[in-house]
Amino acid sequence: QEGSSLPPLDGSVEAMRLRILGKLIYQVGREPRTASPRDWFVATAYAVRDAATSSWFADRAAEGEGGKRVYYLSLEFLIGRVLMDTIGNLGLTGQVREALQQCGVQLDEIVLEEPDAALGNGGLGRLAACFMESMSTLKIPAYGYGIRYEHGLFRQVIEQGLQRELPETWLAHGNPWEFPRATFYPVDFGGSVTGEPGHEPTGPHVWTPDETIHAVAYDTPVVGAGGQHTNTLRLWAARAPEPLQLDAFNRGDHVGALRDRVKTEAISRVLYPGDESSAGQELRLRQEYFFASASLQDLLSRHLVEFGTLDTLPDKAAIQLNDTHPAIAIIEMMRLLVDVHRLDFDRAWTITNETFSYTNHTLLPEALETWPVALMERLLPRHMQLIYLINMRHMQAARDKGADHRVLAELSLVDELHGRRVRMGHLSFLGCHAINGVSALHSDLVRSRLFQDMDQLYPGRISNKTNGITFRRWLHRANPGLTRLLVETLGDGILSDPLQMGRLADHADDPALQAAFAAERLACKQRLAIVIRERTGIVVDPASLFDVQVKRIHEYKRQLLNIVQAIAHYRAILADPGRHWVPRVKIFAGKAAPGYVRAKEIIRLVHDVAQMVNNDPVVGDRLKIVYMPNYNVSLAEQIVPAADLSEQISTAGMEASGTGNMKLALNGALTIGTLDGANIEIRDFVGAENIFIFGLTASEVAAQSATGLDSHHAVRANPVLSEVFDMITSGQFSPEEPHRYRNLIDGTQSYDRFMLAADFDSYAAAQAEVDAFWQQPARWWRMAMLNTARLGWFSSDRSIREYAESIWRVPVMQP
Ligand code: DL6
Repeated sequence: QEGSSLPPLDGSVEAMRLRILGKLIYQVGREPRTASPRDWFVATAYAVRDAATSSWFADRAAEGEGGKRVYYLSLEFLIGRVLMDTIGNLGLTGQVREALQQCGVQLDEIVLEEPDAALGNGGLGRLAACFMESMSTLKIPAYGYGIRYEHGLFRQVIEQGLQRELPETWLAHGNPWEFPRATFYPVDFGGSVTGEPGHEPTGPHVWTPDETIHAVAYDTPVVGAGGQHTNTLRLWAARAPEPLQLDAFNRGDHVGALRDRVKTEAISRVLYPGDESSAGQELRLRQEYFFASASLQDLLSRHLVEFGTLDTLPDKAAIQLNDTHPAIAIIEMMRLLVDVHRLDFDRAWTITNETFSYTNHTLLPEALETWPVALMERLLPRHMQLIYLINMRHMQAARDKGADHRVLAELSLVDELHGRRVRMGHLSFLGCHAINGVSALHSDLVRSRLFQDMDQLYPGRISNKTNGITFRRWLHRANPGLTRLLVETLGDGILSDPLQMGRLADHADDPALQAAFAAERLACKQRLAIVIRERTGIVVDPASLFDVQVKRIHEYKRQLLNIVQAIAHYRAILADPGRHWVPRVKIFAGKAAPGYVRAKEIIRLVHDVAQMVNNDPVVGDRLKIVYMPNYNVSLAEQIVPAADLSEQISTAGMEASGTGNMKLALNGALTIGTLDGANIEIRDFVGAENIFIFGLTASEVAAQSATGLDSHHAVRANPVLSEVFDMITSGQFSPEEPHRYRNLIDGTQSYDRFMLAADFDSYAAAQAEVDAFWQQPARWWRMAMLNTARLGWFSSDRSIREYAESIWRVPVMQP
């Protein structure tokens, strides 16, 4: 039987072909004759996973030789599809393509059978995925720890402009990339705590929980570029210790018999359960503790097996907290060190602090995590005790340094003003030796606004680590045509050293290269136009300027500013249809949090405006508005290479970094943006003349906010804006329900926290400048090429190198 003997994968097409056939027949259980595209995908994934496994084993063996490991703790890993990344990094794309072809199967078709692993909401989760890939590429021994959500980020369907959320089912047909392990750890909740007789308050205590859940490990290999190093993403699933209560079942209570199991396993059921209800909040805290505890038990037991003592932990392990979601791990570490491993409290605190570091990803007050003390006391009684102890010492240290009442209240781990809540950001600051923001501006604001008092008490902990993206996914694989052109022009050194793309600047005025660059863009736009038609029914002209805003829908990201300006533009076209208008396709995509009413209203407004504009015969191809449903990593991979203009228009001071801004500029889109997050560094690299900057700066936003947020007056003083608002509020876009957007627009005027009115005119002026530049192709394509040329610094390899050198202190190899 062909394929049954599995000859070694020696890099040849024949060995790959036999391996795929073997997997198809003996693992998937299908004959080639009857296999579906999905069967072929699964068989290919298994064959490729085999190839990844050899380097994985070699790395596990090498790690046993005592190097330092990074543990990246993140509640989100927004991975997307895995197949192309893995075969690309293994250098097997050609072999796999050819092997499949010999079986009469097209790689490009079966790729579409892989569901996106959407274990994250947006930038934070995608950053974690890029970082995992870069750590493997730089041969940094690392584990990513997270949750194996059965249902990742919801599937967005749009019905009459309304977002509806449906469960996402990436595991419905199994996951060929993962290895389920027998490894599990007990994770406890609730119950009571008693001190050991004769012990100090800082000594070991006994926690008698009233609930225990098992955390079961699933491992996925993460292959680095060149396939030389492979790390592990270990995701935890919750399992009830007993599958059912057999006595209840036998009594005929078939549902009741499963009740405990359902409650227990809810922990890993859904990414980001709605937290409007207190049950939702509790589930979220349970998720955070569940994965933090399992991950720490796992890494401590690995360390003890290898080194025999926990004293060396900071020399051998660096634990990075991706935002505050895993912050309870700091206290769990203290509990494990003091209660289980019986270390002295002060020694335990030193070890914890030297091992942990924390990345902040937001300044928005509503996104800063705090947990009600009462909930913590009920769910994690021992942890709350430890928090009080740590806080007492922290307060004493502050008093010793002369902190007054006001400062003590600011510094305390417990916020007493809003119903007694534990501040997870403060806990993270206190428990970590290094804290970083994710762009230069953001890190400055972390220091000066968010943690001003903490920074004074513990100076020197905060640094900046500007985000990055993996070019292998976001340029080489998402845009193979442009990559080929870059390699032909600059040599294949750019594939491993993105700074070498800088030499493209020498060719930015070459008309032939400009034409080739533009042709690659056009090809991507033609492909995207087909996807747009398939998914929305809207026909767009690929020769138009593709203007793209793709990201989560949020007021601070200001999709509202974009659509309001689009309406103003529409009115201008109607007023003067004979003018030479630059044809534009405005593309929106993104999901709103299920409970975020205003964000959902913005989605609906975009649809209502699109309905009118796209069907207005006077407008024709001069303006089209498209909302692409169900934005995810795979859709981003199609949109990013096809964008001419990248909308990065957040209110200054509110977008921590952005990473979509980097992906789009890398692929040669020009940015229209505010001086916010990493836009500032993008401007510094590409040159102010190659980006369209507008709007208030972060300090101007702060100053204006201090004078009040009512913008009625500003709107009335602005004829264009007031006419657009009148159009919306009088129901011109929603005649069947004229007041549909009253709240949205009234609210924006009476509480213009996001500075829509203040930035409107400069945004419109920047858009007019975009049109003017588009009409000068030589200038436009020069700017586009300079963007690609100068984005090399924004590689996640660079970010990871910075973390490795100054926070984790682990050696790094060149890719
Ligand atoms: O750092 C990754 C990403 C940034 O690029 C975005 O600017 C930022 O909004 C996002 N932050 C979050 C915060 N969530 N919480 N908590 O997603 O992080």
